[in-house]
Amino acid sequence: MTTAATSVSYRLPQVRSLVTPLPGPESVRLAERRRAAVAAGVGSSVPVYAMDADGGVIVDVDGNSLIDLGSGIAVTSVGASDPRVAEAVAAQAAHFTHTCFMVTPYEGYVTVAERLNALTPGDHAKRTVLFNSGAEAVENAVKVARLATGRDAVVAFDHAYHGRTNLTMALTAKTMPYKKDFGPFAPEVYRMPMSYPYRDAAAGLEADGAAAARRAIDQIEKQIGGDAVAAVILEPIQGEGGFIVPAPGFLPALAAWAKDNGVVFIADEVQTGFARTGAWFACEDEGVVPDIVTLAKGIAGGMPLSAITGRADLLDAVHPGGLGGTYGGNPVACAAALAALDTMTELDLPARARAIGDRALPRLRALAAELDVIGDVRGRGAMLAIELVRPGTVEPDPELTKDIAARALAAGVVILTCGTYGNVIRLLPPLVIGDELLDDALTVLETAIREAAA
Ligand code: PLZ
Repeated sequence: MTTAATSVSYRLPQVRSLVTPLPGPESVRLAERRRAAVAAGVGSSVPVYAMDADGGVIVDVDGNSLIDLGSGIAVTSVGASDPRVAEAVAAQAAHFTHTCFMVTPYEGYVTVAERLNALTPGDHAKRTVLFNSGAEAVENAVKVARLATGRDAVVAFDHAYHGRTNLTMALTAKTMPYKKDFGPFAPEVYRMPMSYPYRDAAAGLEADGAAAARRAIDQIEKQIGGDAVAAVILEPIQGEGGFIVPAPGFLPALAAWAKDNGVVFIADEVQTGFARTGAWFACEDEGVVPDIVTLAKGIAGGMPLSAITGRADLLDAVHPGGLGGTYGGNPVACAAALAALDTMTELDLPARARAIGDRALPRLRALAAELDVIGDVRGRGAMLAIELVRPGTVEPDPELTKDIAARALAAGVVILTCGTYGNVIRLLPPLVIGDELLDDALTVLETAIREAAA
């Protein structure tokens, strides 16, 4: 079978191979230096230090080759050292690393904007602004929505994650570790119930998308009033909150309500965007056309770049000089983005993401049928999740979840967890991972779950 990934030539052997227990001695030494130098508030999911990474593997400083099912949190979709990206970065850096687009502009920024305007959902006139991080994109989407509407209120949802800056902490739902003791938070942020089919059904609520949207819209209208809302911001599939896929109909109903009420509908596609869910953007699955999309992570093959792309009338409403930042749309990051977009297109990574889902989901579902600790299996494309519960209940089991991730790591597979209740295993492999490596990682995961559950 020819898959997109078979046409990838890898620099590093695509194998899982452990030469030391994890963490190995070099990682332990680095961890000691880190403790004395890096603030304790910065966490790391795994205690091994990276030396090299390519395709579906991360090689650590002790020479262990680990399978990467995290992509650095959905970033390295084209791999962590895509040759096209590496070459574009080097070539741009050899000319200029920075001039500041607000001082001496350059073509790469404009080309990225053109590409994003063409690629994002909807064929209306669009404009793009580039920034550095997902949080910065979200901040700026809200700035634009408030200015363009002359309104203050912003609606976010239960389980939402939008970042760690002050406004985006306010938009983010979960207190620990993101918000606790970091307040006071930005005002005029209102939180509404999300569509969470697994837990809605368990709570005896109508779980379909229309009913869930009605619950949210009723609350918006009672608590704020449609005419006071500047923006509704929503992840089409929630990321950090637990890979929650809203019931079909939820997104379109909210987008339609926003349109009827002059509210800017912001799709936060920072985690779902750029082929991850099997379409270029997750909103496309239900034909939803957001007014503004926030983009980051997968956009630039690992280089820090983010964007807002949206309706020209909204973005052009802002006075000249109202949007920007020293590094926004850095030329090296723009060169990386153009190269990453070429790789995504040439390898047809949306199709590859669907193939990954088709390969993994049946195995995860079969395991769920066998084990009563698996409450739910969900996701789309290469954004997949397993929600773990105490047997026979819907009570979250974060300890089991941690245990599974630790067992998988010990066997050489990097697996991330997420979720409001910390009880979700999430799979975010690089989209260029080969089938054999993916199969091996899934076998490791299955074993880890079986052993942890026993
Ligand atoms: N919006 C939907 O997923 C980042 C955060 C990890 P930044 N998610 C990973 C952590 O613990 O900090 C994210 C996201 C969505 C916004 C963001 C924020 O993107 O690039 O991390 O600022």
